Amino acid sequence: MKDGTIPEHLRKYEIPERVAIVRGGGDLPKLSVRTNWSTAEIYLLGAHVTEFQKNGEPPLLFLSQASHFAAGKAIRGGVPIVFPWFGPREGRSQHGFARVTEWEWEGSSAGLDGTVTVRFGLPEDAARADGSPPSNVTFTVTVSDRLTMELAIVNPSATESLSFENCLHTYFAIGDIAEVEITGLQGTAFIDKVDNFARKSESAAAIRINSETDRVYLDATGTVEIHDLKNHRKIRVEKSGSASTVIWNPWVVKARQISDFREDEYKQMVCVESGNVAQNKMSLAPGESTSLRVVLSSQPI
Ligand code: TA6
Repeated sequence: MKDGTIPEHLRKYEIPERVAIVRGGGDLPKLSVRTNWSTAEIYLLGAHVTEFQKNGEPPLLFLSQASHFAAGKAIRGGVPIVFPWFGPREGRSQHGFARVTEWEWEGSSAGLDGTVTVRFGLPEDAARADGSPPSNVTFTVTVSDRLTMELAIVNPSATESLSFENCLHTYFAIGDIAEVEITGLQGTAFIDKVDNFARKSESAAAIRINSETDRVYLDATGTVEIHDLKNHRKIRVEKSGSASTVIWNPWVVKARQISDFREDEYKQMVCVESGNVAQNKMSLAPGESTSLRVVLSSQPI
């Protein structure tokens, strides 16, 4: 698929009026999904959801105007899948290889109510090429009036345990960062990456962002809500199989340093990420499995 052509064997997973495989940015293959309530787009590169939009609402996910769309490069925005490590790792790419690997599209289905589900698998040779231990990883996206994403990981080894971090590094589109409040984390311990990784406890019932923010909330299993006052919309992030929530906004200076991000785009996005990172890193016994499930929904306020 490197030359921009779409292999005919994938056409069997298309569903008329519901799911089509088309060429996206950089000619990369992406799925275009339509339901009675919404539209969504998912690139095979990274099994990366780049768009979810309910009819009559602004997009739920932020996607940078400066994003790369190229094999082996991460897409800036949407929902990057972070696996098997979160953050930098010496000599290797930040946030792991899953987001820069082309996933296999393994199937799709449409429910009687019009809900659409598409499923992807991370090719086994991606871990091998990276020198990482084997893992069976699938990603299932269900599109309706909400966006449901499930990252399932199985340790296929008969003898070795499998340790990893995972995260759905979701970029939300917001009206204006100055008019956003994030609730659901009060009383939770966090690592403040912009204050030398200091350990703190969240005191705010409603978090406001007015400077660079990069926080890993630990043992944070609850629902988080983003109150977007400018768009008159509340976004709900419900999850299971996740002990960490990460909040990130690069703000002014960092935004300028990110080559695939426009200088003023920090005002239009906030990342609220669900996963298992840092002290919440996971370890699966031989044959064991885990599932990280995130449900995104919105309602007017
Ligand atoms: O989740 C927050 C974070 O880890 C930040 O530290 C930040 O740099 C960001 O992700 C984006 O990482 P990326 O590799 O996509 O530029």
